Amino acid sequence: MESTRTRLIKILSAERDSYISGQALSDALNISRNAVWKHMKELEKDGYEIEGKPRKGYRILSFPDKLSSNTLQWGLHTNWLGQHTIHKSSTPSTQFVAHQAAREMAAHGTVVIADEQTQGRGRMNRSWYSAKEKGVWMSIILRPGIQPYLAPQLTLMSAVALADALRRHTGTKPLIKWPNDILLSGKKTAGILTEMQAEQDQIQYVVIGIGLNVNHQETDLAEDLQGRATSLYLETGKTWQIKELVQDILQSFEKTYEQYIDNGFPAIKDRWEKYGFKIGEKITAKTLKDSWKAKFLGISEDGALILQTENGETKQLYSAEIDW
Ligand code: BT5
Repeated sequence: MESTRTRLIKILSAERDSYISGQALSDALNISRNAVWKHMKELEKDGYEIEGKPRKGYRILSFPDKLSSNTLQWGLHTNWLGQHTIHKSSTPSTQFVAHQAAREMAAHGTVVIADEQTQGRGRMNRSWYSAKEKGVWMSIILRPGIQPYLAPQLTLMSAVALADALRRHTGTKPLIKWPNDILLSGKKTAGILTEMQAEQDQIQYVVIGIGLNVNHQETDLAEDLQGRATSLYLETGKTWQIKELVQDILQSFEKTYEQYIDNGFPAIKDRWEKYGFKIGEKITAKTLKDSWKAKFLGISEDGALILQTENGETKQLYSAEIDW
C-alpha cells in the first residue's frame, strides 16, 4: 500500500502545469483539507517547492535534488525497474538491505539506494568507499529466469548498461575492464558486484550492486585510491545531479536487461567489446596454478575471456586474476 504522501506527490507530479484544488486532493486521498495542507508543509521541509494559490489549488514547482524514494520517481521513465525503491540516508551496505528485502519477497526491479555506505563491499570481501552524497550507491534486485551458471553474464550486461548511460549522460568515454570495472582515463570510476541466491538449477534472486563515483574531488577519495580512482567531477569539471544520473542508469539498465533476456548474450557481447579495455593488447592472466602472458582477444558468446597465449593457443577463462 502506497503512503498518502507518495500518492499525493504522484497526483501533483502528473499535472505539472496546472493547479489541483485542495478539495480534489482531499477527495482523491480520502483525507481532510487540513491534512492536505499539513502534507504540503512537510513536503516543503523536504525541499519541494510548492505553490499554493487561493481558489486555484496547489502545484509542484520543483523537486529537491536530494535522493528519496519520491524524488527518484519524478522523471523516471521505466516500466518496472525502480518502480519500488528503498532509500537510506546511511546504511552499512545497500547489498545487505537488498538481500534482506529479496528474502522478504521484494519484487523484481526493486532498487535500494543510499546517500552513504559505512561498510560498502567489493568482490571477495574487499571494501568499497562510499562517501556521503558523493556518488551512486545502489543495489538492484532481479529475479531472472536464467540458469544460475549464466549469472556472470549479468555483470557484463550491467557494465554495458552503465557505460552506455555514462557516455550519453556525461559525454565521457568509459571503458570496461573485465569483468566489472568502469574506467575513465584509465582510472576506476565504478564497480559492479553481482551476488546471487540460487538452488541447483534455479535462481531465487540476484542483487546487482553498482557503485559510481560522481562528485568526488581528489580529497574525497580514500587515500589509497588517490591516483587509481576518479569521479565524474574530476573527469568533466562539472557537478552532476545524482538523482538524474540514477534515473538514466535505470532506464539504460532496464532496456539492456530486456534485450539480454529476449535475445540472449550475443548482442550484449558485441556492445561489451566496443567498451573493452585492452582488447588486442598483452595482459598477464593468473589462475590458481598458472600465470601467463597473452593477448586479450575479446569475450566469447557466453561471456568468457578469450586469450591467445604466446605459443598461439586460444584459451577461454571464466574467472582469473588479470594484471592489466
Ligand atoms: C567492485 O569490487 O568494484 C564492486 C563494487 C560494488 C560497490 C557497490 S556500491 C552499492 C553496492 N553496495 C555495496 O556494498 N557494494 C555495491 P572489486 O572489483 O572487488 O573492487 C574493489 C576495489 O576497488 C577495492 O579493493 C579498491 O581497490 C577499489 N575501490 C574501493 N572503493 C572505490 C571507489 N569508491 N572508487 C574506485 N575504486 C574503489
